[in-house]
Amino acid sequence: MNAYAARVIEELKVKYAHEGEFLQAAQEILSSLDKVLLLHPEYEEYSLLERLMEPERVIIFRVPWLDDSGKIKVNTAYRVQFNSSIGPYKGGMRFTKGVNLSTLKFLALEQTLKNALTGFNMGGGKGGADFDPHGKSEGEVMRFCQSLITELYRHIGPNMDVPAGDIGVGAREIGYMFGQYKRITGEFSGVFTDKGLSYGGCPGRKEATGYGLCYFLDAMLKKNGHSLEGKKAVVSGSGNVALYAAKKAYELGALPIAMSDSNGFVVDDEGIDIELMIDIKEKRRGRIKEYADAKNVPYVDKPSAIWEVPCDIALPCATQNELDEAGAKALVKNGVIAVAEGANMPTTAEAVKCFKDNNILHAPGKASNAGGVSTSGMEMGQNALFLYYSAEEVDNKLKGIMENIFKNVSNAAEVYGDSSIDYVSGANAAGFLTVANAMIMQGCV
Ligand code: NDP
Ligand code: 2IT
Repeated sequence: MNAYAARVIEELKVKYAHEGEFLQAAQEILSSLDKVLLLHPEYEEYSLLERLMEPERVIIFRVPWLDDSGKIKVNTAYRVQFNSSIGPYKGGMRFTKGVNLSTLKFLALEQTLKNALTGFNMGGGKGGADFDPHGKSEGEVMRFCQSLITELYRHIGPNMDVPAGDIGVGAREIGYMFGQYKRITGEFSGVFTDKGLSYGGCPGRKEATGYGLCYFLDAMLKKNGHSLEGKKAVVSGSGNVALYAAKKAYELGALPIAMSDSNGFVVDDEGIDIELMIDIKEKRRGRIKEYADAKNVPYVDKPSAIWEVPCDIALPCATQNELDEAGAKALVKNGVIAVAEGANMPTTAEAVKCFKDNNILHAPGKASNAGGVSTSGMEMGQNALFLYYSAEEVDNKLKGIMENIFKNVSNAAEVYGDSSIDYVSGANAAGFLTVANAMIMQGCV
């Protein structure tokens, strides 16, 4: 690793020794920048890496709320405003067990480079709380969201910080948070994206991350002499990203045969019945086992074993570090051609190395899942201009954006990567250069 980057990662390891996920993301990014830093020795004079790796601001606060029995519950919430050099902070809110500062710092760092790849003027941010919506009533979810916004409202705004959805935060939670923000501030503005279509949402935003992932994958396969036609795909997760990745994979000719949730996975050799899966997991908030029961297909109560299902294409779309070295080795052994990340950092460092060593096409999440935030960029534009886009316009633009991101990442891989398919380094270098140049132009801030 470049000496400057090595010094910075060593300092981060000492200072944030307990933040494993943040250090993992930082290490991957810094180790991708050897050629960039060789060409730009001036970055060290500007202390650019030290500044980039430190969030501009972190807000941590308590969220007290009343459960249905009248008892006061308390959660911890965060908003990490990581980098605003190219636009207002932008990134999702995550509600799930175990959310902590390390998770949200890694996500906000990834988001900073991802947003730079989209071409929109969006900085990087992420937030969330250690609140698990599973098993909570509608009233409990609403009271939690309202209490969270009663503090967070003063730190966000359409030109300041624009949250959206992520794990555990979908249309329902965005609606409650937007409603409370509007009530407190008296302003109807584009302060959130992922909003409902009747109050400023963008048609196609719900589908955009999964669809965008497949557009990126399709471009990557074509560039390397393959196509999606007839390919068997394994998709982890069955949430917002996974469901629409599976749906678009079908439309582009592939056959998704397995999906998971946090309890287990199902295999359906005839192809997952995606409308049934959407009905169970999105509309009814059910469990994936209900799919296995309804279709009489195998169910395995170990989600991480999904990577042992033989396939041509793997789409990790659930959560960070869900695909480890054992999973990567199983995929390689079974002849996988491509791995495209719908989730953020779903692949451990050892698994990334395994794919690289075996010349597997590997699309890193900060590039391949950028379709969601790109469509959020369209939603912000729509709200600012009081415009309306049709679903068709959005999908066409999304496809163009994803193809363009692939082209830029692929070009950057040629220049800065270890090989022409080193898309991990390509994405890191391309995103970093955009942010770095903006930071230098804006002086010591
Ligand atoms: P959702 O909450 O809609 O879905 C998450 C899914 O992952 C659920 O099906 C959940 O299961 C499952 N899951 C969670 N942990 C595991 C696990 N260990 N093994 C298997 N499945 C698991 O979240 P999203 O679909 O929005 O987000 C998924 C990923 O995509 C995250 O990494 C997120 O950061 C990323 N992402 C999201 C974007 C968006 O626009 N929403 C944009 C770009 C990236 P269960 O049903 O049991 O909870
Ligand atoms: O990880 C992500 O890119 C998201 N959760 C979407 C962020 C957004 O602001 O649309």
